[in-house]
Amino acid sequence: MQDITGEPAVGHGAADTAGTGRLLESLTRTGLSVLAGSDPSLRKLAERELSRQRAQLNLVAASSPPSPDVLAAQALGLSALTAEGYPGRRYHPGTEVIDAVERLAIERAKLLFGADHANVQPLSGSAANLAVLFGLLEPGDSVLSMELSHGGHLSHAARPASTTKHFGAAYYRLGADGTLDLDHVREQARAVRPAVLMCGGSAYPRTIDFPSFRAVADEVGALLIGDISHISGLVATGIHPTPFPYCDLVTTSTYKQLRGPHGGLVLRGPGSRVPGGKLDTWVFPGFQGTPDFGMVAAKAAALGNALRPAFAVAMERVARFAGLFADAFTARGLRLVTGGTDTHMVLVDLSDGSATGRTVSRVLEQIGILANKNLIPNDPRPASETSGLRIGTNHLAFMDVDDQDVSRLARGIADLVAELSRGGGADRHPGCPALHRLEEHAAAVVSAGHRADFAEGVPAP
Ligand code: DSN
Repeated sequence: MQDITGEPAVGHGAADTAGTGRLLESLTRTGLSVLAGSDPSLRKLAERELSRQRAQLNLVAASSPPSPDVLAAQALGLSALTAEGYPGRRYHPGTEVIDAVERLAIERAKLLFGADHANVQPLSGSAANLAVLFGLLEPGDSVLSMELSHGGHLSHAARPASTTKHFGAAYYRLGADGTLDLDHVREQARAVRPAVLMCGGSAYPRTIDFPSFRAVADEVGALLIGDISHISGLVATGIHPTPFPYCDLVTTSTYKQLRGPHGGLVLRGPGSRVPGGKLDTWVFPGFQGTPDFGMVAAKAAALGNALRPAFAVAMERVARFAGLFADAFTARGLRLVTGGTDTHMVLVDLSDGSATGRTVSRVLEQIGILANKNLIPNDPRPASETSGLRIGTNHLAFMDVDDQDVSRLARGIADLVAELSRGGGADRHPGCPALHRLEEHAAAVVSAGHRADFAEGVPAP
């Protein structure tokens, strides 16, 4: 298969010519040595941050490890071009090559998601959502989306977002069991008559039922937007059902699960009621000016990686590992919002115990594990404390670890959470043996992630 440059659509992957770890190391060395001469203060900070990243185990569900080609694409200086507009229709000169880069990213995005139109310019997932909302909605129109504290996202016209100054915004909440209640969504839609219905969120661990959302949207005459930022890798590999042809537009950030740069995409699928050309005008000139072409190139790299079979294997690991976390927590008698997971994340419900999400997250960070505090539906605690802990497996899937390693890690974290919830003093006695064992195990998992020769971190199927 060839892509539009005449080259094979995707290469063999960095790991076939050299270990990913070695490539990352050489990129890092080069970057740091450039800074060493010119900006020692920044070099020192960059070095400290890279050491922190290497020393800590990242279980933040909204994050994935960038691959060397994504980092290289960002570092090459392609961002040095100012060029508004779209390939073949720019407002600045010197764009012949950059046009091809953008077309490459567009073609890969279309191929990966089965879309018939892709806009690769949004500077973030939030920018993608805002461009679409400001494009679609007229003043006075309303949008209906998932309540922020029930797992929605700020950029879905959540209460604190500026969008609510311009549009009506209403929200649906999760049912008593923590899952989406489509009857309630329908009731809200009938009451609000939104011009746009949004589905997808940032702390919802279950499958999004796109066909049912479309049925609700059709009943009230709304357009349907699906934000797949958290599950874009699972969607791309068929592990989560596709939003097409149900959603009129689909948005995603590129760093959460696609291993890409910070940035966003807007995708249009077959049967969409939104013309692709119109969508492009909502991004530029409607919402933002010149794109960041280093970011666009890095998106092309990430999308190319996601088209490789190794990525599908990794996404299977993402979902399987999340299931292992769910098993470990429920076996320990801890509650999960929705009772489990279909995706890359579990959301632990700490509302019954004495430890807050903030406490647990802080104790985990002290032993090198990053997992964020998160509101749960009907959370009795404020957002600064929360009763939830969100754990994601995107990073683990690219490390040289197996099911046993992950289960052991999950059991260790579950034991700690249980102890903290009971009011045990692990947070006040950092030398306690359970904490120490977990710290050692997390460090071993982290060092597996940095072995020089792991092949994209994914063992052969
Ligand atoms: N939406 C935030 C999250 O899910 O953590 C990050 O962008």
